[in-house]
This record gives sequence, C-alpha cells and structure tokens, in this order.
Amino acid sequence: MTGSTDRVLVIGSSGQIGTELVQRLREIYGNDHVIASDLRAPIVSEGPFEQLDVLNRQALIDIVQKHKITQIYLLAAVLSATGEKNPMFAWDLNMNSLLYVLELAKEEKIRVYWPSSIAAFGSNTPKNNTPQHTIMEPGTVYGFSKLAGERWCEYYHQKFGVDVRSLRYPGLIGWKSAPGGGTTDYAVHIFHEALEKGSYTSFLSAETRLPMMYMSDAIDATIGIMEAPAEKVKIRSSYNLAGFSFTPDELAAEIRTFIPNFEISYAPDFRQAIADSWPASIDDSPARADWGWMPNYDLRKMTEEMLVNLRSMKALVK
Ligand code: NAD
Ligand code: AKB
Repeated sequence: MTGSTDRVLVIGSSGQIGTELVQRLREIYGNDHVIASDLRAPIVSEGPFEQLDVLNRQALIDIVQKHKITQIYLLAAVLSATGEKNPMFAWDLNMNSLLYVLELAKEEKIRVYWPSSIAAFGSNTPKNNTPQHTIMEPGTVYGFSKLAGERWCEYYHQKFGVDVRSLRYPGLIGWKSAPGGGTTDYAVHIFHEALEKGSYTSFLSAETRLPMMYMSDAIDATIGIMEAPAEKVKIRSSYNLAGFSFTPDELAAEIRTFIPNFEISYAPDFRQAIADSWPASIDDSPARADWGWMPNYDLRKMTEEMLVNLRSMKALVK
C-alpha cells in the first residue's frame, strides 16, 4: 500500500495518460505528495511540477533526491506511429529512460511503474484472446522497445529485487487529454470530429479490430497493480490487460446511436500495417486472478461518457 510517507514522481505527466493519472494520484495521496514532471508544462497544475528531460540522468537523480521519491511512474515514451518516423530516437528514449529509472530504483529502493503495450505482440502472435505467454516478435521499433523493456523489468526484479510493475495497455480512450502519436489514436479523434463536424475519415480500415480501454479503467488498473501486495504481483515482465475490442465501423455505429447523422469514411495509411500486426483481443485472466483486476466500461458506456464530457468541454471553451 502507498502510505502517507510515500512520495510519487510521474515522468511524462503532461501526456495522454499522465494528465489523468496525476489528477487521480493527487485525489488519493494529496497534491504535495505527487510530483509531476515532463519536458512540457501541464495545461492545469494543482501541485508540484518539475521540468525534466528524463534522458538527462543527473537531472533525474537530482529530482528524485530533492523530493525523497519512493515511487516512480515512467510514462515518457515515443508511441508506435511517431516511432516509425524516427526509429533511433524512439529506441533511445524508450530504452534509456527505463534503464536510468531501473538503475535509480535499484540504488534508492524505489517502486516503479512502467507501461508496456499490445505493441509488444506481432503478426505471428495468436490474434484472438491473445494469451499472457505466447509468441511475441513485434514489428515496430516501439514494439521492440516494449518487449525489451519487459525483459529488463523482469531482470531487475529477479537480479536486484527491484519492485517494478507493468501492464500491457491496449489503446486508451479518454476525453481529458489528447493522444500522443499512436496507431489507436483514431478512437479518440473520432469523438472530437463527430461533435465538431459530424463526420470522420479513419486512417484504419472499417474492419480493423483492436483491443481498447476507457482511460478511467486504465488508471484504476495502474493504481491497482501499484497498490497490490508484492506477493500478488507474480508477473514482473508485464501483465496482459483487456477492456473491450471493436472496429472503426462498430465504433461509428455506436456513435450513431447518439449522433444519428454521423458519417465515417476510410483512408488507411501506414498505420494500417501496424494495426494489422497487433492482436484483436486479449486474455487478461492472470491479472484478474493475481491482483483482482476488473474493468468497469464497455463500448456503450465509454461512448456515452466520451460524448457527454466532450460536448460539455467544447461548450465551455466556445
Ligand atoms: P504521450 O505521448 O501522450 O505522453 C508522453 C509524455 O512524455 C509527453 O507529455 C511528452 O512531453 C513526455 N516526454 C517525452 N519525452 C520526454 C523526455 N525526454 N523527458 C520527459 N518527458 C518526456 O503518451 P501516453 O499515451 O500518455 O503514454 C504513456 C506511456 O503509456 C508510454 O510508455 C506508452 O507507450 C504507454 N502506452 C500508452 C497507450 C495509449 O493508448 N495511450 C497504450 C499502450 C501503452
Ligand atoms: C499506440 O497506438 O502506439 C498506443 C499503444 C497501443 O501502445 N496507443
């Protein structure tokens, strides 16, 4: 359990997940116990923020020591689509940030959260109900970095006793923050454009089925695994995590139940090949059995919450 003496550092706090995670952590542990950090300043800040380039190793060490950090959530990364445009940079950021944090965690006895992704799987992986342990062989630099990162996490746990915990997130959908350059980003963009224009052109084809999750469930899972007793966290590479799966066509049909005239068209680009190499659905039974993971949202509930919240947010900024 995180106690009142814990001090949490979130690296990459201004991104899609960080924005919501910091809010939720601060509601639970208090503003001053959660230090946000990123290259970019947050849009709204209700607690301490440190500007940090995580690749500046000394700056990272200084912040950890200054705030007497006991837990790190490492979210800074280049995602799948952006990674294919600059593979060397994606590898550098995604790998070195993790290695710096794991080394620091070893020295300072810090608990670490680091996310993997469904991108760690590849086109030889069983596509439906993808098991926890199976063929991996990712096809993107982002995917290589996630698979290698998983191996490093398990290694630091086994060799040095580092308390590192990880989830293989599916595509995440939320209304509070924008996605940061992934293949699943269409599933957020579609809601904005449905409300603004009544239509959307998808960069993935109509029948592309991918595992997805509402952000609120992802945050619950993240805090859930970090708070679980250590002995319940039996997998120290990364746990499969599932919400629900859908295609762009099915998501459009669901949006039409709220916006009947909504229209979707398709213009697949380079992201189609990435999506085609990923699973269509995930078996997350080990996460459910080991530390009690259970999602709350399905496609319908997520769609309704996205449209209701984005509609009020857009009305406020008009
Ligand atoms: P994001 O791109 O929205 O946010 C990443 C944040 O990291 C950005 O705010 C960026 O400014 C910051 N950052 C980049 N380089 C940095 C540096 N050198 N130092 C400090 N900060 C830096 O990404 P996200 O969607 O919030 O993803 C967070 C993590 O979750 C990543 O590891 C990602 O691979 C993983 N993940 C995300 C999803 C998803 O659907 N969002 C799915 C699977 C896994
Ligand atoms: C991406 O599309 O790159 C991410 C992910 C599933 O890792 N959303």
